[in-house]
Amino acid sequence: MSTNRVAIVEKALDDWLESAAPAGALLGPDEPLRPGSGLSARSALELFEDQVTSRALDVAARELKKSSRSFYTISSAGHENNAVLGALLRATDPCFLHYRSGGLMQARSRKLAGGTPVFDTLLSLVASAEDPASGGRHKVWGSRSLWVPPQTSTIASHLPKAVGLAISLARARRLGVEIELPNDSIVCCTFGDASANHCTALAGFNFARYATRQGSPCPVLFVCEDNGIGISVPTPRDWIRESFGAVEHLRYFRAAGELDEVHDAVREAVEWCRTSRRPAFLHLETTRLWGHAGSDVETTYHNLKEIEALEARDPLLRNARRLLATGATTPAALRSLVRDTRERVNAAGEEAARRPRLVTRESVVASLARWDETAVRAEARAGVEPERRKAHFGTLPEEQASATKKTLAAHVNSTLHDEFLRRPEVLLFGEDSGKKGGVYGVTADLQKRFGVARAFDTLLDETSILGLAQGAAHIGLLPLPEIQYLAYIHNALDQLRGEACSLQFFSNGQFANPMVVRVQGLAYQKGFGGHFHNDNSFGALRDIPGLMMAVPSRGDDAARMLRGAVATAKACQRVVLFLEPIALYHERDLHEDGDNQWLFPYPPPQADVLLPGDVGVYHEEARDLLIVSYANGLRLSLRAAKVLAERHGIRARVLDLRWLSPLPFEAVARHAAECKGVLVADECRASGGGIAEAVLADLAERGAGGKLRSVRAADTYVPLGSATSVVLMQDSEIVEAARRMA
Ligand SMILES: Cc1ncc(C[n+]2csc(CCOP(=O)(O)OP(=O)(O)O)c2C)c(N)n1
Ligand SMILES: [Mg+2]
Repeated sequence: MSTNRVAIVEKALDDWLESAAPAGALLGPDEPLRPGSGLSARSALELFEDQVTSRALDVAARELKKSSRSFYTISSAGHENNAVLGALLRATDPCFLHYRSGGLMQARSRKLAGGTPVFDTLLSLVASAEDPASGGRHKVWGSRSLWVPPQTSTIASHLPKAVGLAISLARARRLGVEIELPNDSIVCCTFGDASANHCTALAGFNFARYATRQGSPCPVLFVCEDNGIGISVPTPRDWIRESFGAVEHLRYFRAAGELDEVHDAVREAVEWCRTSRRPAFLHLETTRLWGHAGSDVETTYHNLKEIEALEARDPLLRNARRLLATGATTPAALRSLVRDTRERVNAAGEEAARRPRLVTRESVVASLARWDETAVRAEARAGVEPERRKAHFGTLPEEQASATKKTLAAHVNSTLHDEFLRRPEVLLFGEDSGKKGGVYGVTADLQKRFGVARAFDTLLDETSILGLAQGAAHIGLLPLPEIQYLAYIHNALDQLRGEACSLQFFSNGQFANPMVVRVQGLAYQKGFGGHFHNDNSFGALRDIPGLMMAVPSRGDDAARMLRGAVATAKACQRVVLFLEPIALYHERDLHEDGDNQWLFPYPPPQADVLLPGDVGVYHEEARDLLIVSYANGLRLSLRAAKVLAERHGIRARVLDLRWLSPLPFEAVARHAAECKGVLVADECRASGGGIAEAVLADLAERGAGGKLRSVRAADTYVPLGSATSVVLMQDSEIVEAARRMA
């Protein structure tokens, strides 16, 4: 069997056009392809040109790959009827696209004059630094001016954020936050038939339906490009229609058949979604040509007859037939259109392959983690008029009689109120975060004081919560999503790792989803046990490129760090994770019951913020030992330092890292240089967080710090009841380790 199916499919179209007879009569450019259809001859021809262009790009990708000049061969071939969506959506309807939506991109590009969609696609295929979508970092469909945020290869991961954006359109308007999209925009996301089974896709559908059921406008158009297969695994016949054909709060449309029929069905779906402001599921029939990608040997799972049957369904062939049969154009005109398009694309491919690539490490990472400390500090000083604070708080939190006796939970709560006051674009949401004010009362009264549009409960799904945050952030809101427990962020980790934190990287900084994800976590909760409420492992978060991570240990720090986190999200458009140690929320004491030494005054909003590198230092005069710690471990280290000084004559300086990503290596090294040894008190599961490893490795490489040791929690899940104390790091262990070092 000939394996060059590309040439065979190309030839089939050429041969057919060569022998095709013209229609008896030609249509005028504005006449519909069939009576009653909304597709004019002119528009049909434009669509066909976009489809041929998309196909020629697929061929060029494979040709350039042969000489190692392009790096991506997943085609849109067979899916080109998605161009109809490109024509019928507006350039201001955000689109989150499947990798086979090439026809859609070509047609959408007509919406803006002066675009160069062919060359742009080729620059992306050859990974040129001039690629306007990703700056040469990945082959993506993306365009800032066309509102197409680039998507990752993780199938279905873009659905929750598409829903999040759709829901946020009306919310932004309600809050008076200005956005660049018109009021009646809709959000489109495309995906494959196999992807429709993914839990992330199902989360997206469910989230849209749930929002609709609750009465929230959710104008999202889900488009399933159904080619009947996922790589080599066939989707059961009719599975998509059976699964989505009759689902409440998700209106089903099917687009199949001739180009004009597809057009009219797509138009109906788009208009229904736009006018009803409700979610629609558009089932677009496609076929897949040439296997999953260039590297896929289709013959391992399809025989020749099956491959030929797929090729016989080539939409280009079918649309060409339709255009000629209806008299929309002539065979000669189509022949030259096909020939000219191929020549144009091939020439552009040769040129693109000569354009520069990314050649330095700095240029690759440039868009990953924007950091401008001056801008962040300036942003943090954005004041709120004292009268507004007075009106809101009555007595200001820093002036209340109990001002010096506030817990970490109270500080976070006051800080949230202050951030809501000074930033109208701030939203807070999560499971139980609204009316109840959170499981631990940290978000109390935000809903009551600022309204349900700004502080609200979500459905019980972390993927949807983070999807909502991303969608809201795409249009200029500043979300503070809450994850109820650290253990449960792992359910939705891809939304942070694969999606939110990668957006600036893959869009060359053109799109961003700034947010502060508040996560309640870590161990040591008294009387409330078990692993899932005391998870002390966050290595999966520290692993995320570009994610900033803060962990406060005391209330006043928490206020200044949370402000720093919000200002960072705002000024640098970053994703910041704010991990709140639950066991310290209501802790009042440091050394003895009733000493109230873990209560601190509320720093007013004009106080300096704490950013990465701003470490906390206790007993700075001490030089026998440096104990490096964070969160619960900081409090335990201070208790240990007291015992060491009083009973063992060892004077320990204690350093609070405060920010765990990036780690403050310089500050640690500075203090380590002044002490005889360094002990890292790391409450995280021994091999789970990497704090002790990272700090000690850095000191070892610098040859700094004298003796280096660590105390860590056991490498295990956290058990229930009194057994927790045998696995979690205790202050007695810190004392013991310090004594051994001395
Ligand atoms: C979450 C995830 N799992 C697995 C893959 C590997 N993968 C890439 S495409 C694909 C099949 C997708 O099929 P379908 O959704 O039908 O899209 P099609 O390629 O047919 O257009 C798989 C399994 C992936 N990209 N993402
Ligand atoms: Mg498929």
